[in-house]
This record gives sequence, structure tokens and C-alpha cells, in this order.
Amino acid sequence: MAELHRNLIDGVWVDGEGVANINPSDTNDVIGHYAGATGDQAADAIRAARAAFPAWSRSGLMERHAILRKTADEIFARKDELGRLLAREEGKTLPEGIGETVRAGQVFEFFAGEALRLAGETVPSVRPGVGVEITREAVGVVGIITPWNFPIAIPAWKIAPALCYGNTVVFKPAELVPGCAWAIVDILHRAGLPKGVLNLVMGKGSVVGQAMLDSPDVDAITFTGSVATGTRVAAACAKHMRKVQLEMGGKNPLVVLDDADLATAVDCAVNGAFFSTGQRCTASSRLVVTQGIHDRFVEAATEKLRALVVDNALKEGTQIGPVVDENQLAQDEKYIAIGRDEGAKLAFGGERLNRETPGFYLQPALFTEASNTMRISREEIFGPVASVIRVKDYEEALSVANDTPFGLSAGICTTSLKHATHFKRNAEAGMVMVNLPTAGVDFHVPFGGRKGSSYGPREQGRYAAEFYTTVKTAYTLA
Ligand code: UN1
Repeated sequence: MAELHRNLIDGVWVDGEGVANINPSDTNDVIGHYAGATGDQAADAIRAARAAFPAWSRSGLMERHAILRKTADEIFARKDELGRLLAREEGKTLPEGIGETVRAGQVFEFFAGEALRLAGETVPSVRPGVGVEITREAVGVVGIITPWNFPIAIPAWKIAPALCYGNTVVFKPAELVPGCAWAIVDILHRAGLPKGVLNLVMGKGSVVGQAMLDSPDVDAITFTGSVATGTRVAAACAKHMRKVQLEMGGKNPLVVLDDADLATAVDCAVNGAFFSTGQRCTASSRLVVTQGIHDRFVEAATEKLRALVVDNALKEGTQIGPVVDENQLAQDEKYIAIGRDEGAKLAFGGERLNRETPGFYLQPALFTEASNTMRISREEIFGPVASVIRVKDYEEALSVANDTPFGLSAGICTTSLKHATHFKRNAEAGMVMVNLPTAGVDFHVPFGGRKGSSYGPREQGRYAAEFYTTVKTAYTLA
């Protein structure tokens, strides 16, 4: 059996029962074995993080900077290898995997810099002779729970700010993608993190995640994943009065107006809805198209879809990799059946595909004649499935775009400054894209949404400090 990748607890690699990590592009390919942590090991990890907190939260800025910088450098240097591991365990294409790896490096680089830019405010008091200082301090032990769809970027954008601001971490990656999580922890550990500052506990949500939720010793939890799990995380955090940050689903609209440049609109739609196999919370799953351009748009989008190469993620020329696993594929197929039953027209795709290697291949599916009340328009599918909703004009498009329980990202394709400006102001979403796909965001600016998509402070960029620090106001009589 291949080498067992173990959990890191209090600076020591700890054994556990190995679970096989399977390649969704080729189910005969076992990437490695990764130890599932027990509840007791999760408790050990939390204790270790607690013990390491006082020293780490007061550690020198240059120490934090150097470790984050070194981590960034190693990720950049190994981008091809790590990008390949990512593509192999998650199923996005090799170029997408390498791109995501570079993004993880950029996140570490950004927060290496932020460690040197910590600042507060000094203001006069309303009482003469008194001074007031406003500073930010680390929150404590942060529990990090990450999803399978961005196996390296999401761990990076949670771990980097946590460490930058002086927190200690217990990190539980998604069961389906332990490979990148293990690699990033190994890099940080070798970069010189003191023991206990970053602990890795791989394994089941019901065991490891639950131990984190139940422990009174975790001060904050940041979670990206499903609405159902996010709701449970929030309830557990409320019980302990702990800080919580949730990034959950999306049902992101891409509005296409009559005056849009057709090629731009089709590129945005196909990229936003289907790249990364549609497995992004920012995916454009609702294509809201005005009637004057509707038929031309559907025709051009279908043509583009027909030409897309769906195949093994590691194969050169593949544009869409497989779905991540059998469960997700079954969910995608379930929704395709629901859409048909609801009366939407399956204009293209939706069938399982066989390729040279056995994997979870699905032909990207495009529905037309969908309405915004159908389940396929309201519930997150999280696969390469999108629906075209025909509308009369901009006003109806905006109202359909906003009529959703979610509010992560919203896009518009138009050449009208008036409509673009109005949409930016009135879209009920955390992120708005004009003539760009709804998915694919920068690493240095805030990420997050509204309504059922997100809860708590934004992630990424300088706004990350809101979650990973707590504010102190100190008064001094001179
Ligand atoms: C992106 O679209 O570039 O889980 C990022 C997700 C998001 C990240 C999307 N948290 O899909």
C-alpha cells in the first residue's frame, strides 16, 4: 500500500486509518491513502491549538511574514506538481488546477504582506487628557472547514489570514480532497510554524467537524460548503456564542440584454456555468436572457457547448473534467430529471459519457424555456447544468435575477452604461460582474454574498481581518 498521509497534531504526524483518495477521471487510480482522524484526535488538535495560542498571537511579525512568504514561494515553485494533484483528486482540468494553485500562492503572498501592515487607530477621547487606541487582536483557536471544489485555494484563503493575524488553527478539509490539504499543511509545517499552531484533522464531518462544533475551546469557525451543513454550523456556533463565517450556495444569475455583444455573452455564460464542471458556488446557473437576443444566444451557446471537450482532467485539450464523485453525479442527474418533469426543455447534453478511463463524466446540460419558479432555477445543483430563462426587458431581468433565496454573485452582459450602472447598484448580491463571468474572482478583494449565500464577515483581502481579529479599544489617562 502507498504511504499513509497522516494528520498533524501538535507538530507531530499522527497515524490513523487510511482512506483511499480516488481520481474521479479514472476510478482505478488511487492517489494515496489519507488518515481519518478520530474524535479524540480532533480534541487533541483543539487542545494543541489552544496551548499554542498565547505564544503565536504574540509572535513577531517577521516570523509570521517569513513563514507565509516561504509557503507562497514553495507553492509557486511546485505549481505544476500541486496543480496536477489537484486536477487528479478533484477533477478540474490541469490548467484550472495549476491556476488555482497559483492563486493559493498569491493568497499566502498577500497575507505575508498583510502581517507587516497591521495597524490600529489612535483617537482623542471625549474626556480631556485621555487617549484612545483601537487595535485588532487575534480571535483565538479558529476551526477551518473547507469544501471539495477548491481543494487548495479555499484552504489557503482561510489558513493564511488566520495565521497572519495570530490565530491558531484546527483544519478539517473535505473528505474527497485530502491531497492538496495535506500538501499545504506539510509546506507550512516545514516553513517553520511552531507546534500546535496549525493542526490538520482529515476525515468525516460527522466525527471531526462535529468535535469542532461541540468544543467550547474553538473560538471561531469558518466554513464553506452546503446550506444544510452551514445552517448546522451556525446553530452550534450560536450555542457557544462563537464567531462564525459561512460561505454556502449560490444560484447566480447572468443577465444577457438585447444590446450585449453576443460573443462576450456566450463566453461569459459557458465559462461561468460550465467551467470547473459547474462545481463553483459562483457558477452562473440561471441565464436570464431578454427576448430580442434569446434565440441567437441559445443557438450560439449550444454550438459552443457542442464543441467542448469533456474528458479526463489530466488529458491535454480537456476543457471540462468529470463530476467529483458518484453522489454528485447522481444529484446532477436527479435535477436534470426534475427539470424535464417541470417542463423545461433540455436543449443540450445531460447524459453520462464514457471515456477511455472510467470516471464520472457528464455532458454539460443546458435547459431552455425554464421559469424562475422551477426547482432547477431555485435550488443549487452544483454541477454542469444551467437554465435559460427568457424575459421581456431589463426590468424583468433584474427582478428575476433578484428573485432567489441566494445572493452570492450576479452578472450582466450589456453595452449599455445605463443598465450596467443600474444593475451594479440594484443586484442583490455580494459580487456583481459586468461583461464578465459570475465565477472567477480576484484573491485580494472581498469575497462573499448576501441572503442564503453567506453569513458573517467577508473573506479575502483586507476585509478578512474582520473575521480573524477582534477589536480592542484601550483608554489611557495621560
Ligand atoms: C471563484 O469563483 O473564483 O466554493 C471562487 C466556491 C467559492 C469560490 C468561488 N467559495 O465555489
